[in-house]
Amino acid sequence: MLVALGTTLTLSPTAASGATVSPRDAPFGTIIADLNNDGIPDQATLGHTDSADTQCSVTVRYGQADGTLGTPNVHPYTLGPQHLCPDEGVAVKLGHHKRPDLVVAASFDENGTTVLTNFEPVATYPGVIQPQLIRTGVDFNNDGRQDVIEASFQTSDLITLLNTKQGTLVLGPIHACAFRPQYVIADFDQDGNQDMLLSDFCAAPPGIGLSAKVLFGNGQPPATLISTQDTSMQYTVFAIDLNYDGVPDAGVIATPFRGTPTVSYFRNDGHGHFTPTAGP
Ligand SMILES: [Ca+2]
Ligand SMILES: [Ca+2]
Ligand SMILES: [Ca+2]
Repeated sequence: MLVALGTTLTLSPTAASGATVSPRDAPFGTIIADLNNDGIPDQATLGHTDSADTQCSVTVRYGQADGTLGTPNVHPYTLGPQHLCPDEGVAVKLGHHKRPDLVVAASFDENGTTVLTNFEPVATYPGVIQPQLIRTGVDFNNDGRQDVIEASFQTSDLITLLNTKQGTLVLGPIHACAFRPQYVIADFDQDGNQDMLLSDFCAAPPGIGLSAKVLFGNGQPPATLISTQDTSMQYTVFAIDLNYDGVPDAGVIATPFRGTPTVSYFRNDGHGHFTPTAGP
C-alpha cells in the first residue's frame, strides 16, 4: 500500500469561503483532525497568550454538521521557562486513547516533543533541534498505532517516534539526514511495517552527501539506491510498481544544479533488495 504524506481529511474553514483545505494546506500551527470523534474534522490552533511566549494555548474549534467551525475554545497551558510555545503538531491517538492527543513542538526550540492530552501537557519526549516538520499517518512497526516523523531544517536530522501501547513516544527505527525531507511511505519489503523511501541529504560527516535510500520500519540496514557527493544535485524519490506485481519499486529523479534531470528506476525483489532497471 502506498500512503501519501499527510491525511486526506477536508473541511470548510469558514462558511463564507466555502473552500476546503487539507491538513497539508493548513496554516503553520493549525492541526486539522477529528478531535471529538463525531466524524467531522475540527481545528486546533497552537499559539501563546502573552508576548513573552511562556503562556501557551491551544484554540479548538469543532467542526459543525453544516461545514462551519464552532466558537473558539481556548485552552491555556505552560511548559516551563526554558520552552517556547509549540507552533506545530499533529493529532495522534497515543496508546489505547480513544480521542487524539496532540503531539506538538516549537520550531525554534530544542526541548523535545510534547504531548498534550485533553489539551494539557502530559509528557515531553526526544525531538530534533528546531523541528520544522512533524508528520503522522504512518505505522512503522505495524502495531496499528500511528507513529510520528519529525525533522529539522537546521540540523538535517530526521527521527521517528513510535507510539507505544503505554501511550508514550519512543525513538523509532528510522533516523536519517534530511534537510527538507522528501519521501514516500510504503511497505517495500512486504513485512507489514511501513518503510520510507527518502531523498537523504547529509550536510556533515560521516556520510556527507546526497543519496536516495529505503529505510526500513523493522530497523534493518537501509538500502541505498543511488548517491553522490555533489550536493548541488537534487534527488526526488517516488514509488512505482514497474512490473505490476503489487510490490512497490522505486524511482529517483536526479536534477543537477544546471542541466537536464535524469530518472533512474530500481526493481524491488519484494524483500527490499533493489537493482537498477529500465523504466516502464
Ligand atoms: Ca469533530
Ligand atoms: Ca506504530
Ligand atoms: Ca516494511
